[in-house]
Amino acid sequence: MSFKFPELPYSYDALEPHIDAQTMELHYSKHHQGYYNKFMSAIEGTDLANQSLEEIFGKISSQAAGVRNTGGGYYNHIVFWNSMSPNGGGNPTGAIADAINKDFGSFDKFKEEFSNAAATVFGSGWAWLVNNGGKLEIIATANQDNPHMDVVKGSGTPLIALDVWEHAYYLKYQNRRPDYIAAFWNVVNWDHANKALNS
Ligand code: MN3
Repeated sequence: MSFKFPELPYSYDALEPHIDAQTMELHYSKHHQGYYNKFMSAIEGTDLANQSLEEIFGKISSQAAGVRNTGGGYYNHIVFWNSMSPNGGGNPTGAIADAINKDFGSFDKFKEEFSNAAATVFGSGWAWLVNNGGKLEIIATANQDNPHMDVVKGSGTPLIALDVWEHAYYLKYQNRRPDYIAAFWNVVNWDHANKALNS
């Protein structure tokens, strides 16, 4: 089976004080690991086991809910860990900065739109910045859905993902999701966004 559970690209406390170590440890070692384990069980012995995630997500409407939820949870968190860095935050630079200015008018405008999309996801879900054929777009998804899935309105290559499930922030921010979203901008990984934009 070709699906690996990747290492976290930094230590649990690397994003302090914006994202706390206890949340990171539980989120990675319990939640993400759990999604991975259940996804492996869900596809074991099926023809999905030899397909790529993009192939699977592209026809997720015809798959069992368990595959959709656990496959999404497995993939989405990988994008999320890479969307943050201890050296992150600040203004975007390079190609992603130019693309944000082109498609949103300014970084401040983008930040406002993305933050609003993340804040208004009802219940559990995600906010995404995607490259849709050369145009940047913001997409919000419910539960563990993502922009690769055929059930999601909008599509594109994810550049940045923000997890707005309560497990991502409740220990430190309790019900204050907007404070967690504001903190995310201090660790957002523009280097990763630039790499994903050029891939
Ligand atoms: Mn999560």
